[in-house]
Amino acid sequence: MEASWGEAPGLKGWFGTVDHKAIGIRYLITAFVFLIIGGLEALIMRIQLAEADNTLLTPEQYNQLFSMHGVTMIFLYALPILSGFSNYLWPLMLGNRDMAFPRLNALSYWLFLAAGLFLYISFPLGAAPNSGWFDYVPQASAEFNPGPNIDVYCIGLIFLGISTTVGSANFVVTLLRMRAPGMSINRLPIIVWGTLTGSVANLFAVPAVSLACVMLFMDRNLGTHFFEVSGGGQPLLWQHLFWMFGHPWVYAIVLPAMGMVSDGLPVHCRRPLVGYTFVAMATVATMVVGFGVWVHHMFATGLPTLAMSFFSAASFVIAIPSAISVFAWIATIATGRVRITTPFLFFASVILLFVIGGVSGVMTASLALDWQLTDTYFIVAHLHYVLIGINLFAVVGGIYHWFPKMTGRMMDERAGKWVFALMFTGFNVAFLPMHWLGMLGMPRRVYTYAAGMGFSGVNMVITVGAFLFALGLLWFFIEIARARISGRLAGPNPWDAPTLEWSMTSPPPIYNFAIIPVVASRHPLWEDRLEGGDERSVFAEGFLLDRGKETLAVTPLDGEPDVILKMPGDSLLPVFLSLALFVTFGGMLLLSPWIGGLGMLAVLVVLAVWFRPHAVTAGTEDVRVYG
Ligand code: HEM
Ligand SMILES: [Cu+2]
Repeated sequence: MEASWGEAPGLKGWFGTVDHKAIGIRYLITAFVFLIIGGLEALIMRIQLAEADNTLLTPEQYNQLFSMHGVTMIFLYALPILSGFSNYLWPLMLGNRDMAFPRLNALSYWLFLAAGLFLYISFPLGAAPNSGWFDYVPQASAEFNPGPNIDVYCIGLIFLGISTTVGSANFVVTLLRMRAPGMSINRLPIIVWGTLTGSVANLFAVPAVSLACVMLFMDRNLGTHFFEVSGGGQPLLWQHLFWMFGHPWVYAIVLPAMGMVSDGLPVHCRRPLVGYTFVAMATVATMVVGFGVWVHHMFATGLPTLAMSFFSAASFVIAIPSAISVFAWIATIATGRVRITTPFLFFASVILLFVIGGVSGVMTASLALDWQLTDTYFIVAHLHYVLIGINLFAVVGGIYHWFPKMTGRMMDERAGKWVFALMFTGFNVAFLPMHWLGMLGMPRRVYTYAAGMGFSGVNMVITVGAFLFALGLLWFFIEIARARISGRLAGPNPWDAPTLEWSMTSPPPIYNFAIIPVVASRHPLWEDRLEGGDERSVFAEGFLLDRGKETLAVTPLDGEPDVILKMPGDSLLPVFLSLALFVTFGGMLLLSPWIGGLGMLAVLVVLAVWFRPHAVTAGTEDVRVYG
């Protein structure tokens, strides 16, 4: 097993690995690096805004900072970090040896890295995107924004969209086929529901923004008029296309994080999640309704009021499925035997922050209130409560929870509580007062404000809070490093958790499961102590599959054993394809047919090698069952 699943030695193994665990950890590290970069950008902005009439930054520098901060956090941190968790955890939780398409998995990582670098190379040159993360025209059109900044944005998002698309397709197929026998859909961990829902949504949503970016690039460079009034175009079309993508995307970056809470929190309450079926269904329902609310980002654009009221209503309705999760979590805590661990504190704080962010969201679903609050700091407060509250706090809790599995070592619990206290206090000191600033009328995306407008003292408090929060995060990263080197050994299941990933050593062997388990319930490791059902999951006997790099595929709905898959080994093709695309898109940015053509040629060559006909292995082979 070790021989067929282990990585090739040296550079080829490092660049070529297709192991979902290695890829997952790379996703996590890279996304955290982007979080740090985006965080530093935020702190610079907060220094500028701490007092009135500050001159640290020019308006143009401020524009680039908040745009890159938003782009970084939304696109390069918030989704990739969750892809990291899901990549790492899915096969372990589902009871299989890898994702459905391991090379595609590596490709989605390398494309993400390449697109992130692409977006960032422009930053030191002073040509970073500067029209906000949603890049509205006409501000983003060539007429008002002639530099390369917006072209970087357009191409960068198209580039990243390829990564998201292949990653999402991989998750969907993995869920349908790569499970242990018996892992029927009513036994899936909620994080799997979250990532599955997000992935399906992304497959529908990402094309809208990629298309919009192609159209804007053409408007800017090839003389088309999709968004230009003078040529018969429609600036609002950008907003529609962007938010048809953008709103589902914000759910894609919170639903898997909510799934982490739904799976992690009950472990520390020592009981199963209350209302599993409702929570799973609510996850899906949120996304379905989430495709029908995009116009709530456009209430102030003068669309017909009757049309807008439908979107307003849908935005109110979406509070219902979100509230289901909240009630399920509260009930789980109330009826459980709680252990106050660091992951518990982070997961439980998600509930409170989610309620605050959710309520401010429902408030702006009302047309009348939104007209007052849109483009003020109220919105900045709202979006950070949702994004930091549901995504970042769940992620930090998730690291505390799953770090022992990933590394075999525990993070320090005592320091963890201080990290939590610092982050929680800092966060609320920084972002709660923004609600008041917004109601006082301070607009978002302004690089300064005059003394005497009544904004001064509050802004100083906010900046202090932001630094406290950043300090907490810094401490968290130090704790990771410390635990990695000298943390207490964890053993297979330090939290006494019920799901499959805790059934093996920490860190898991490269092939995950020596024998593919047969799953009989939703909580395979708690079967002896939960009432009802005398079925038992089986770990010691089952499919062995040790003739080369093999694993099992099951039928989509019931999880019955179906076929044996031969899995691909390490491959450098994903890295090469990402490089070739980098050159292609670089050529596009420089409007150079030569560089672009060269890149295209390289893409074709790599694809030809990737899809070259393989020797077909012998048709049937007898399945060996162990036990
Ligand atoms: C240390 C923590 C953070 C601080 C101090 C911070 C601060 C800020 C500031 C000052 C702005 C610009 C406000 C304006 O001028 O309109 C901003 C915007 C924004 N932030 Fe953060 N932020 C932090 C973390 C995050 C995280 C973790 C996310 C997402 C996961 C995020 C997402 C955004 C978005 C989407 C915008 C809007 C950008 C735009 O207007 O285009 N932030 N933040
Ligand atoms: Cu929305």
